[in-house]
Amino acid sequence: MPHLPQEPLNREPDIAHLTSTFLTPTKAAYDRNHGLQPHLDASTHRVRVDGAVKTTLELSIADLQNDFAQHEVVCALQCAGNRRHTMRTKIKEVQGIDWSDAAVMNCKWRGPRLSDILERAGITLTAEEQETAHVAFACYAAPCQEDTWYGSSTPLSRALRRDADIILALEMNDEPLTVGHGYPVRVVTPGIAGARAVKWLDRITVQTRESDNFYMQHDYKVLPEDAVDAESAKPYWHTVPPVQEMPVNSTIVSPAQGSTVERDADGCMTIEGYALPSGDNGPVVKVEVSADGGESWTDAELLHHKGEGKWSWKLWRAKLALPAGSTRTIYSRATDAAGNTQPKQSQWNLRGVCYNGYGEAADLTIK
Ligand SMILES: Nc1nc2c(c(=O)[nH]1)N[C@H]1C(S)=C(S)[C@@H](COP(=O)(O)O)O[C@H]1N2
Ligand SMILES: [Mo]
Repeated sequence: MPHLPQEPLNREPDIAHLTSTFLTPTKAAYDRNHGLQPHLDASTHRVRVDGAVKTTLELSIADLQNDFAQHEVVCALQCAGNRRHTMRTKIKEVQGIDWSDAAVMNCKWRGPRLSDILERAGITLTAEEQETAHVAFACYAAPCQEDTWYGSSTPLSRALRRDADIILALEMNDEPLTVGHGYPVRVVTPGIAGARAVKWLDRITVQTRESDNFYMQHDYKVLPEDAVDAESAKPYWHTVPPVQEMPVNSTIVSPAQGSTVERDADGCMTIEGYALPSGDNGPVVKVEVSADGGESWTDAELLHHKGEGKWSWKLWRAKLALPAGSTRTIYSRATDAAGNTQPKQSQWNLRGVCYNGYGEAADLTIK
């Protein structure tokens, strides 16, 4: 008998391994679970579509596969807590799993579009109501640490947009989903925080308000800086919106922080990393690196890969000519198609989410 985990599985791959391929192999993808993973039977599983709809639907996996056009999307899917370690070490301690820079995956997903399913069900809300309505996603199959179920929601206006590419994924990297990543069906929300990408999906509800699940209302929010503990955070949970779109970002994978780098014969060193666009403002159009604290910047080469698109990450490589020395720091900075660019540091917040300050490799010895 395999050992069954008693604790939720939360795991981040080695970053150099993660960025060695454009498409993240399923085995190399990070795992984030707020509870134990349910093992569901695909032959009996149903996704119920209800709420403010003309027709309530009970869709089997076969229905999702056969009754709707299948759509493929390659996108970055990241935990909103990705790079939390940088926030807590560079600015101030935060609460949450100590994610480094690898709580992100760039995979190929396939399944029906959410917009097609909502169209089949038919929305009953008025145009005005639709402006502020949400589509809630839920998994009631397994309890979580902070709630009896897992749920999230995303604005209906976005869910109805075909070009938002939100899908109910049945496949990840050309294979049925694995149990860990949501078998038999999960939501994939390109450009939106991973927390909204509900795994083991069993219910979709069109409603006039946000999901009231704990992870939507009391977690994954960028609280203001004066929320410094549970008590001072209390008044803000009701006023600060849940994280949806993720900010533009980049990180340096190589050289690793604190490492010793041998320059090439021409006196240059190579710097590599990944970059992510903000929300639906992809792709990343520029990555720059700086070895003088951000005074001057050198363009990195953006690498091209089959399957890339506005939602995917960009792997990049730069060459810098540098004198030998120690305690050197290199920064990276990405800009996306809408011109959003990374700040030197981003706002500290209690839960350590959405950190997108410059990518940084500090304490380098250059030989
Ligand atoms: N049902 C369910 N869905 C979930 C979660 C969860 O705990 N339960 N975690 C969410 C969070 S916070 C993230 S970041 C992503 C992680 O997806 P992964 O485990 O496939 O990496 O799934 C999301 N969907
Ligand atoms: Mo997450």
